[in-house]
Amino acid sequence: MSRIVALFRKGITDVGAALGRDKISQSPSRRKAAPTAARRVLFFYATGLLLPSSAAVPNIVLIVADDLGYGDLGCYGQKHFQTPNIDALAELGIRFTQAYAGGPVCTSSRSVLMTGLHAGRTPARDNVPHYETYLRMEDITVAEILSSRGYRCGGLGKWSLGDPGTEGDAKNQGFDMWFGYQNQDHAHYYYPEYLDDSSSPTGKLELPNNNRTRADYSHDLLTDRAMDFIAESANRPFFLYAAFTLPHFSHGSEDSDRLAVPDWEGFGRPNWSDAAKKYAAMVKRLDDDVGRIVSLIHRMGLAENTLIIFTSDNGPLGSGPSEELDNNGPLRGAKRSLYEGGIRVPFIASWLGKIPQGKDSDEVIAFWDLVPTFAEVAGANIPKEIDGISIMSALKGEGLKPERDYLYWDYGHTRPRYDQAVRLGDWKGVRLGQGSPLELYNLKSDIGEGKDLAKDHPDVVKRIEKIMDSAVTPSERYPIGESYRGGPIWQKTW
Ligand SMILES: [Ca+2]
Ligand SMILES: [Ca+2]
Repeated sequence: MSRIVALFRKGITDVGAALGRDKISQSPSRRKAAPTAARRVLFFYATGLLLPSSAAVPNIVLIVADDLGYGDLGCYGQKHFQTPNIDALAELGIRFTQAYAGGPVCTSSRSVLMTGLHAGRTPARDNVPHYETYLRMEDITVAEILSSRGYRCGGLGKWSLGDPGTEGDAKNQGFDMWFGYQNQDHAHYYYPEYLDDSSSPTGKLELPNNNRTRADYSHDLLTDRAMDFIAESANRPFFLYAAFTLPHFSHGSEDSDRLAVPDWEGFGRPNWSDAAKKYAAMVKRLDDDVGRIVSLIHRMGLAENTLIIFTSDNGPLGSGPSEELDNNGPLRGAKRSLYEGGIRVPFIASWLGKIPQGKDSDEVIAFWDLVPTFAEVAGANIPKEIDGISIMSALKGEGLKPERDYLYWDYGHTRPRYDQAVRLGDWKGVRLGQGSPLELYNLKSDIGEGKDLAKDHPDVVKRIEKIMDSAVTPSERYPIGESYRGGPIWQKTW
């Protein structure tokens, strides 16, 4: 048994510190005790009163950070701060260097993730218009597929695909439970007045103390609920979609530099800006909590029956602390951009005994591959009308089978400029605005997309332009060329 597995099994709350790797970060203060259900179930495991289910159907835990950049993790080259728990997860599994989000912002990326359809075909294609960013009943989500196989499906954090009571409500889209923020704009508040809680008769967990003081930091509540959900699901296959909101910026009314986090003073190095300290404190908090969740899975004896994936929904903000801390690593661009910095994301998978340990993969994978992959894991039929392919062979450290034709992204359907990008082998085409000339980069030799080779390869340019023209299914909800001028439909009431 590796040292890391031993530490996770012991329930060490900070694997990085135990390994002597966490030298510059202060540990943020927080409640040390596991939440109620997790504590109770761990007691039963410790006393031998409960044994892990030997059912062959594997569990799936998908942890998605919000706006965490390709350069934000130690195992992806981050030098300013450390992420020892997530790095330890990578050592227990496989680290992908060419994994892509569904889009450069929350809603499109999450819609792609849920439906297996790329951005040119997925139902919710942008963060605006706010009222059209909802899934409809007929849209098929990965949670619905897993539910049909008897999975208990729990979601928490930022949903973005439908407010409570709408067709897109997570409860109407295959989830047995959602805790957190169903509305995209609500998720910008880290000390909210309430969180959506489908297990409450009112649909809400009220947080009245946040009116007066910073009492309840939402991320901590989300983690506690994640722990409880896993503990309560021990005897039934489960799918946990932990869509954490860190390290996305918070609303300006909570914190002037939009990085509300409970502890940050004395964090990082003295010459850092306050914003950089706060950002690193957010990532530290996220890293600690990934460690707590992974540790719980190991302590319950579920690590050999649970596929754990950690990734991010799009690139980093790209300004402020993002520049100071080099959040996108060697990549060009950031969130909202279709250059690699907006869409290439960290992606780590671990499954003890099923996935090789400590391996890197340069297989090209994307968010729309997760529907068919999870369907395969659960023994469900893979839907035919989707764009993704199962990445099970890549998760096992082999090549992707079958090979895919191309990858497609776009952004700005209802904004002043509509951008498109296609990856074809090592080629990447980017078009910034309809009618603009295509830029062409060779990602193998030019990961930073610095040298436009379009003039030297007109044949490749033509092929990519053809894909850009044919990959999109027009949507009345997202008329290209018309700018949305409305505001958010969710409003703060306190
Ligand atoms: Ca995001
Ligand atoms: Ca549905």
